[in-house]
Order: sequence, then structure tokens, then C-alpha cells
Amino acid sequence: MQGKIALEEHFAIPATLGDSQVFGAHVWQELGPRLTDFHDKRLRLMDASGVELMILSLNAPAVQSIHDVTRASAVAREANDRLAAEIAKRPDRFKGFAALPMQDPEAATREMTRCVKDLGFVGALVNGFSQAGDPKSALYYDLPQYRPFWRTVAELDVPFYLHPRNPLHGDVRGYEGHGWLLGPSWAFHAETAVHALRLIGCGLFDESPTLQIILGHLGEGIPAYLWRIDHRNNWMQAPHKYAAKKAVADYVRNNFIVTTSGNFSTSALDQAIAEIGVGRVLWSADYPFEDIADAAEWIDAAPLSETDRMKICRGNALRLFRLAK
Ligand code: GRE
Ligand code: ZN
Repeated sequence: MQGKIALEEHFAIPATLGDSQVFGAHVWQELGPRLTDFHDKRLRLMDASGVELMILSLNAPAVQSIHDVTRASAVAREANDRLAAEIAKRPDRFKGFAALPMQDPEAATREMTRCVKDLGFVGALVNGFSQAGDPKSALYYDLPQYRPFWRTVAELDVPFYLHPRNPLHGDVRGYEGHGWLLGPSWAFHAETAVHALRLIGCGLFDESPTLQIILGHLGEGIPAYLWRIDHRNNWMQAPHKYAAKKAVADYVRNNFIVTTSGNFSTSALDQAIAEIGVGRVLWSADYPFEDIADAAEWIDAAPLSETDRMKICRGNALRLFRLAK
């Protein structure tokens, strides 16, 4: 179908490009240029697969791994200004998600506000926890110092995309000797799912009930475990020991949106729709780590009603980002 909107689609600036090399060293001659290109191959591939609009975001982990907090802020700003300049050349084809220096919650709040109000961005995309000061540190956004940030995101009324990154070297005991499990095979999803569940458990969505978090890869495994998370050892009836008021599934169904980025599995798509509803499932590719044509051919042929295909590929995004003219 024509008119698709994609929202986990990445670019890089020189300061962040190298972060992606480990994920595609064997194809770097192709992957590197795809990350820094906006208007050439990217637009041709979009046209060939009926993609009208890409919401662009910086590559990973980029800003989140810059433990020099001042530099993290400077790189985020540089990336956002560059993105705004590229969008201005083709506002009919591109929109932007802000990169944020979450190392400093106040700086992140200011940059978020600037990006939405001054640059016209439609939300933020952040690559998991942030290292701040000490490279071994890992700040997760359920921590209390992030509550003012989240209140601002809710006031701005734009979604926040929680994108994967790998766990830190010191935290990968279970992966030792099995490096293939790091990155997009498994660790990205395990890491991101835990972060999302931390946001739920801390009570964030009781305080900011309209906040919307986007997860890629059809929900980073959470839809498959929704029942289990809320019913573990069912007959024991042990209450959850978290600050949030409701069951995890209630928050996932009201405060989360998932995209199909890099997970072109029809059974996983069916499950996400069954668990959280077709209105919260949005098509995406994960370019340039994935092929736009693979993502498009899959969804175009998936056994969906035409109404649902239209919602997933376009309608849900028009509503979420208020793009309808
Ligand atoms: C992603 O952005 O989702 C990604 C990477 C690196 C490898 C694979 C992948 O950043 O999907
Ligand atoms: Zn991605």
C-alpha cells in the first residue's frame, strides 16, 4: 500500500556514526553511507515501498553512552539541529524525534521542549539507560529525578520512544561466551523490556496517565509475557510489590504503543494485536539495519483486513502524531 508512515528509522552524524559499526562491520561500506544519507538512497527506497513519511531518529547508543554530560548535551543538540535542517529540505517526507541528554534530567527537559516547540519534532527517541560521569553508571528513567522530565513530556503531549541499547560490559555475566546473544538477537530486547517494566512499576503512569511510550520490535517481548507478569504463581495470590496502582497489562494497554521495527513475524504481529489492540500497533522498518522492502512486502501481504493494514501502516500514526490535514 501507498502512504506508509515509518517511525523507527535512523540516521547518524559524524560524532555518532561509529557506534553502529560493531553491528554491521561486514557491511559497513553500505551501512555507514545509508546512515548518513537523507535524500538520496533513503528517499528512493521509501518511494519503491510506498513509504510517504519517515520519522527520523539518531542511531544507538549515541547520546546515551556519552558519559561526559556536557558533551552528551552538545551532541544531542548538534544531532537535533542537523535533523531539523534535513527535515526542512523535505518536510513532506520526514519528521523528527529528539535525541536527549538524559544524563542530565534538566538539560533533557530543556532540549525536549526546544525540539518540540522550536524545531517542530513529534516526540523523542532515547536509546535506553544513560551513562553519566562514570562510564560504569546506568541511569534508568524510573528514578525519582526524572519525574519533572516526564511531566514535561506529558504536557508537551508527544510520545517517547524507548529504543534498545546493549547492557554494559560489566553487566553481561549471563552472556559471557555467547556474544551472539548481544545486540539485536536478544540482549537489546531483554534490556529494553526491563526498562519499560521499571517505568511501569515505579508508578509513573499513575502520575502521568496520558504519557505514551513507544517500543519497537513488536514490544520487545512484553506482549508475549503480559499474562505471566500479572499472574505468576496464580493460586498464591501474592500482591505485586511495586509502587504502581494497577496491573502491568493495564498500563501496557493504555500507555504503550509498539512498532513492527525489525520483527517481521506474522505470529508476533497477531499476538501484539490480540494483547494490546490494533490501534496501538504501528508499522516501522528499522532502516538502515533492516531493509525497507522486507518490512513493506511483509506487511503488504500479511493476513490482515484492509482496515487494520491501513491503521497499522498509516492511520494510527496520523492520529498519534496529529498529522491528519
Ligand atoms: C537498531 O537501531 O534497532 C539496531 C541497531 C544495531 C543493530 C541492529 C538494530 O542500532 O536493529
Ligand atoms: Zn532501531
